[in-house]
Amino acid sequence: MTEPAIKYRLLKKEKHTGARLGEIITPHGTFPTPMFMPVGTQATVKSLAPEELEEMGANIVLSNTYHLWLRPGEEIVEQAGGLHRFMNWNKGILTDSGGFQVFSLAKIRDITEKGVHFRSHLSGEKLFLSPEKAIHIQNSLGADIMMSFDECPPFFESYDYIKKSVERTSRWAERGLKAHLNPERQGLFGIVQGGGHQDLRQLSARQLVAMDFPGYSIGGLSVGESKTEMNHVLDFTTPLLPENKPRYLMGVGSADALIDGVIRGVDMFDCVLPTRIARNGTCMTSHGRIVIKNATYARDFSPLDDRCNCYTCRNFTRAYLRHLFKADETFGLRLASYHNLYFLLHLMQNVRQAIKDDHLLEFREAFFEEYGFNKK
Ligand code: PRF
Ligand code: ZN
Repeated sequence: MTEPAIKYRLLKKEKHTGARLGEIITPHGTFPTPMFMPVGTQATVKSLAPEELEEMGANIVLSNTYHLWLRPGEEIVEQAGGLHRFMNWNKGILTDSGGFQVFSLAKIRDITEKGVHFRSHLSGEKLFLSPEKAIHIQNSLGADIMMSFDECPPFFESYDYIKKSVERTSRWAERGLKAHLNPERQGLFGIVQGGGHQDLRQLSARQLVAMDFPGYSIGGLSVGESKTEMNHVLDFTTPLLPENKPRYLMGVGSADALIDGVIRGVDMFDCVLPTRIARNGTCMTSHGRIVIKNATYARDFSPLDDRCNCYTCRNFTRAYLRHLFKADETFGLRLASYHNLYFLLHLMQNVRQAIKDDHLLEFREAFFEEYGFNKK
């Protein structure tokens, strides 16, 4: 047996919650968890240079099999020497399998046991993606962490459908594991599905845990259900997963959901939210979100967030940012993207400190109070 590419070291459990302090060990470095991973769908975190991501403390970025397969094509990325070289990012990369993106972006789809038939959202061309193909594309891209090909059904699908889907997702996971060519260079995670049903999450987790993946993702959440429902599902799902493997909650990136996920034992998160809202001028601050185009900020010469030490907040004012957005200057969305990502990375740093101090619940209370969540 060769060494697996991805390992997890549990360093400490918080005294009063399910939170864990740990490290994820990858071929491109060892990184502290809980962590947030910026999203670079098209082999770029929109508008930011790798140097800037590194400077703000990002350790792993997420990219997408579906998008890179369609454009430029995984063989071009492979020829470039893999995704790390192609995008000049020498720390961790995680690729999603394409399953979720096919379901959310592509047109006309036919889901069969073999895989999914659909039309490209770019060219309209007929395509087919299977568990094996999703793994082989990810092998060509060469990310440190890859995802199994799964189905993410709508949260409120029928029980019977979700049960069939969970069972198929397990068979797809098994096929992916068999197709995976280099487990010593790339770690493949299994994805737990099961909607809002405890017994289906149990079934999914039990089948995937038996396959002994180096890490487990929790899929099928943040797809339209309430925060209360998501937290409830996490309450019964994370205890089903092995303690010595990392847990990754897919597609979650609001500040409150990160804290509530960590409390329930989640180690990794990703989301387009911080960069997406930044591009339309919404900025996360320690006092809540602000829409920088608003007239209130026209003569506001204070930084975006008085508690933030990022490049944007150290050098520019709200009035200047508002001006850039009003004038459609691209520098504005770069500055806002930098700040929002820094904000979440810094939040996770504070969360890790609170776990060390066994003060996570007090930290949550203070953060929610200041952010304005308690008022709603
Ligand atoms: N599966 C995969 N990717 C995902 C999800 C999922 O369920 C989600 C759900 N929020 C985001 N990204 N493969
Ligand atoms: Zn800032």
